[in-house]
Amino acid sequence: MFGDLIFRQLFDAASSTYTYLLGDPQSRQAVIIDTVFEQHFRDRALVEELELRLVAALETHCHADHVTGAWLMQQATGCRIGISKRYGDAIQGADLRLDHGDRVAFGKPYLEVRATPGHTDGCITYVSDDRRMAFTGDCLLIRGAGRCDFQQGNASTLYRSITEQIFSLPDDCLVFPGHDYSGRTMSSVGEERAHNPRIGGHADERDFVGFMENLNLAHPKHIDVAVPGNQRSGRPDDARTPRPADWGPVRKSYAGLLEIEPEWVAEHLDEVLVLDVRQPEEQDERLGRIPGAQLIALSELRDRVAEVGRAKPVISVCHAGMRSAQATVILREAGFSDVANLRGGMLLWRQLGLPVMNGN
Ligand SMILES: N[C@@H](CCC(=O)N[C@@H](CS)C(=O)NCC(=O)O)C(=O)O
Ligand SMILES: [Fe+2]
Repeated sequence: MFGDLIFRQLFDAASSTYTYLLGDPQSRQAVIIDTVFEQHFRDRALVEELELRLVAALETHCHADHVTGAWLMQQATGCRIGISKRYGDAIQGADLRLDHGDRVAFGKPYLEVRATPGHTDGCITYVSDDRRMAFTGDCLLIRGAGRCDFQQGNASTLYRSITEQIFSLPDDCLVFPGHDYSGRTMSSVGEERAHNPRIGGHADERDFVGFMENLNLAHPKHIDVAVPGNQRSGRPDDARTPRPADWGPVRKSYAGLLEIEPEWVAEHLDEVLVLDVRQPEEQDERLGRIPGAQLIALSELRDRVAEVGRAKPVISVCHAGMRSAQATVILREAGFSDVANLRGGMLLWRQLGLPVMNGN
C-alpha cells in the first residue's frame, strides 16, 4: 500500500493532529510532516529506533491549534524546516521555502508540493512520487475540509484547491489529513469526491462556500499561543529545549520508557541510587552486581517501595533491562520523578567491562 516506503502515522490526542513519518529503506533518509511540540520525544525516539536520518520537518501550513515540533527536531537532528514560501516574512526559522511544483527528496523517493490555499493562504499538500498518497493538511479532511474563517482563509480559494489539486489525483490515491476529530485515519480521493458532505457529489462552488460560511465553529482554544509559536517555527521564546530529565542524559524511548546509558551511570555511581530488581538467586550469579546497588526483586517492589531512598535519582537494573523498565513505571507511580532504566541491564554492563562485585 505504501510502495517501498517506511511509513508511520502518529496521533496527538490533545489537538487531534496527525504526524506522518516517511522514510526511504535504502538510504534511510526520512521526512516528517506536521510534528507537535509536546510529542517531540516520541517522534524523535521513533526516528532513532527505525534508524532513519531526518532531512526535513515539513509543515502543511501555519497551524492555529497546536505548536509545531519542527524547531525541536532541527535542534536534535539538524534537519531543515519546510513550509510554504507564501507566508514570506511572517514565518521565521524555516530554511526550506516551498513553492508549487517543488520536490522534497529523501533519498530516491520524493514528495511533490502542491499549493492548496484556502484554509490558510500558505497551505500545501504533499503528494508521493507515485501519486498513491496525499498529505492534505487541513485542506481536505476526511468527510470535511479546513475552516476558512481566519489566517487569510477563503472558501472559494479552498474550493478550487480541492477540486483542481486534490480531486485531479487518481481515485485510489490515499488521503492523509492533518486532523481527524472522530478517529478516522485515512480516506481516498475517489471516496471523498463521492461522499464528502462539503464538496463531494454534485456540490458546486456556491454549495461549498455556503456550507463553509455557516460552520459557526468556536476559535481553536490555543490560537493565541499557537500562531505566534508557529511563526517562530516552534522555537520557544527562551529558545530552551526541554529534556526528559534535568539530572542526567536520560532518553525517552518510543515505548515511553526512560533509559540511561551504562557508561554515564558508571561514571556517576555516587550521584545515583542503583536499584537491582533481579530475584535474589540471580544477584549472586556470574554477572555479579553493581557496587553499592540496593536489592529489591521486582515482584516485591510495590510492597517495599518505601525502602527506596528518595535523595538521589534511581537507576533500576536487571538481567537484560526489561524487568527494570517495569520497575521505573512502579517507581513513578509511587511518586519518584527522577528514575531511569539502565539500558541493556547487567548483560551490557558486563560486556562493556564496567565494575562489578561478586562477579566471575
Ligand atoms: N476544537 C479545536 C479546533 C478545531 C479546528 O478549528 N480545526 C480546524 C483545523 S486547524 C478546522 O479546520 N476544523 C474543521 C472542522 O472541524 O470542521 C481546538 O480548539 O483546537
Ligand atoms: Fe489548521
